[in-house]
Amino acid sequence: MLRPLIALLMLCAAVSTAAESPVVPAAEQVDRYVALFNQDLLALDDKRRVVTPITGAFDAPASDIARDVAQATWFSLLVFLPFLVLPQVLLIWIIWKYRKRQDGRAPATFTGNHRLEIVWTAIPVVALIIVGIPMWDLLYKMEAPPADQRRDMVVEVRGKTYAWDYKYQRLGGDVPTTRGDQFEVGQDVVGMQEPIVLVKDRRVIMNLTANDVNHAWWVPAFGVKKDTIKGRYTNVWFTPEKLGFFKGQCAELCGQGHGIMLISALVVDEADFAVWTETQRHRADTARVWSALSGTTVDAKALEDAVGAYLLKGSSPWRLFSLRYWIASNAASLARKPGELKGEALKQAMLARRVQVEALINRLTGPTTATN
Ligand SMILES: [Cu+2]
Repeated sequence: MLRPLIALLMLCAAVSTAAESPVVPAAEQVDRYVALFNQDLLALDDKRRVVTPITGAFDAPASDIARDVAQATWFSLLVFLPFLVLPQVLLIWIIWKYRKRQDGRAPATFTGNHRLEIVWTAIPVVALIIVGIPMWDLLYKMEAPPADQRRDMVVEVRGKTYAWDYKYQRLGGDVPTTRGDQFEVGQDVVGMQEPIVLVKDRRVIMNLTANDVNHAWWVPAFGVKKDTIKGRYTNVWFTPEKLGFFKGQCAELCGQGHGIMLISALVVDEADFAVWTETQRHRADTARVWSALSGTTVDAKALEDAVGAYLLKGSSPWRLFSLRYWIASNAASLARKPGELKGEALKQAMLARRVQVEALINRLTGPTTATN
C-alpha cells in the first residue's frame, strides 16, 4: 500500500532535487559523518588523556580575533617584561654590591630624589600608552560588529544550567536563509552537549543570552569569552580560520554543574557544512523511527510504520541520508551512556537495527534508492 505512493514521491523528489547542490553523500559515508559531527567530548585515549583537550589562543589561534588577541598579549608582555625583570636584577646587584664588608664604613642615609621619581613615573606611563593604543583598537574591533554582514552566519547562543543551545538564524555564505530554514541544536539523545558547527573562513556573529543565571561562552582557540545574561543580548564575532574540533568551557561560576558545562565547536568546509545542515533539517522527523529502534527490543510493526510515515512525508535522497545518519549518530551517542546493552553488544544490536531499517527503506522505496 505504502510502496506505490512512496515511489511516486521519490520520482517527484528526484526531479526537484536534480538541480540541488551539493551532492548527497552515499549511504556508505554515514559513519564518516557521524565520526565528524558527533565526536565524543569526554573520550580518553589509551593513556587516559582527553582526546579533544581545550587548546589555547596562544599556542594555536584558530580565528582572526584569536590571532589578534595572541599578538596583542605577546606585545604587551614584551613591553612590560623589563618592569618585572629590571627591579629584581637591580635589587640583587645592590644587595651584593653594598653588602656589609666589616671595614667600618657606615651606610649612606638619604630619602627622595625628584628627578628619579619623575623618570620612574614617566617611563611606565609611556609604556602604558604604547600598549594601550593597539589594545584599544583591538577591544573596539571585538565589540563593534562588522559593517557588511550580508554573507555572515548568525547564531543565537543560549546558556542554561548546564548546557548550550544554538539557534541558526542565518547560515551565511551564498545561500539565503528563510525563517523556515532556521534550526536549533543543543543536546543529543542522551543529553550530551552537541557542537556548534561553523564554516572555515565564514564569519560568524553570535548573539548571546541566558535562560537562567549568568554563564560565559569561552572557546580560547577562537579568542572569544563573553558573558551570557538573562534578559539581554551580548555579541561577539570572529572568523574561524582552521578546520577542526575546538573545545571550551563555561567561564562564569553558575552552579554545581559549572565544571561540566563544556562547549564544543566544529569548523568544517562548505561541503561538509551543507551535509550537516541538511541532516538538521530532517532531524525532528526521524524521532519516531529512533524511538521504535532504541528500546531493548524492536517491534517490527512499529518500526515499519515509523519508517513508512517518515518516507511518506518525503523520500528525497537527502531525507534518506538524514534518516540513516540520525540512526547511526544516535546509536553512537547511546553507546557512550551506561545502559542495559553495553559496549560490543550494543554496537552489534545497533548494526543489526540499521540493517533492518535499510531493508525497510529498500522495500518501501524500491530499487531506485540504490542509485542515491
Ligand atoms: Cu558556568
